[in-house]
Amino acid sequence: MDVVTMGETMALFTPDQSGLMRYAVSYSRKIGGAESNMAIGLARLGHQAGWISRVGDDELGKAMLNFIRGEGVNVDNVKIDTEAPTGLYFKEFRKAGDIRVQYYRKGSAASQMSTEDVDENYIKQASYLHISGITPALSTSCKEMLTEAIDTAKKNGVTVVFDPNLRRSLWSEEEARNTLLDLASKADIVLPGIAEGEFLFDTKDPDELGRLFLKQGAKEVVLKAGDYGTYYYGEHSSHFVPAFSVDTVVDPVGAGDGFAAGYLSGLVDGLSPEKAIERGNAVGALVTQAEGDVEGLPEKADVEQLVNADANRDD
Ligand code: KDG
Repeated sequence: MDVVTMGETMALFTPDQSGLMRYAVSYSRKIGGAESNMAIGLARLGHQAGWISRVGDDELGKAMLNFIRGEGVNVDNVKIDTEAPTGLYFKEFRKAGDIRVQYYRKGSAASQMSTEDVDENYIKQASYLHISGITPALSTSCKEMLTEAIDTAKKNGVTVVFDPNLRRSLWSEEEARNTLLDLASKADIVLPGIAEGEFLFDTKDPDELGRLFLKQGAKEVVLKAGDYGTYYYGEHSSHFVPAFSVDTVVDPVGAGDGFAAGYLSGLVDGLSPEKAIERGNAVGALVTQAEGDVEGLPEKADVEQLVNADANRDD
């Protein structure tokens, strides 16, 4: 296994009409969850990814499990919870570029995850453990699970990769800040966006953020600046890798997970941090071109096509 990840996936309802959700009458049912989006991204790029989670013993849970398994992600460590339902989330397209989300996930099956879901034998076969800051916001038992998973990874020489994925609606600012800072200090690689860095350290300056995350304990900081590009700060070097320009953004949700998949794919393939970031930038850009959190995740040939087209572009 190249990468193991853990977290909640929800049934995603996307309205067939734009405008306020109260007027939406028909929806397309898809799926979305930061960690499984990333795992599906890795599988599309030809890697072996495993996803640890819980789904409800209901039709939506079974549909999600079938979908993720069908994408080639290992779901051996996904439990079916007979007492709690699969979580839901709705998108609302208010106007071009203004997408809002509404969760119905309190008490969901995935929020019941606990240290019982940490299987040392499963985690230790991976090179990387990917976690996100959404999971500790779901419940105390989920937060405990992440701590145990990190300890298990470290004990077994598995590199811990942390994407803060700040979701303000899930918890208080204070709890979010303390918990995300704690997780960032324990991770080997952190993947924050500039806004998340600002939330944690009260500065938008990339170099300052890079320095602060490194000082806190990370060995590598990959700082995402959206359609501008991505900064890299290691213990001995730093770089900036510009973003790819794409046509109109159709749906930006999931672009960060696509970036993580592309970046980890590069690391698994032994690329330099700069080249891995270039792959991450390409995957993130392609995700924004399709509606849905996972529908735009590319295969390797699509990534290569974008990278080569950009290299041959006349500016
Ligand atoms: O990064 C995309 C995720 O935000 C989306 O898939 C849903 O996991 C999700 C969440 O908690 O917001």
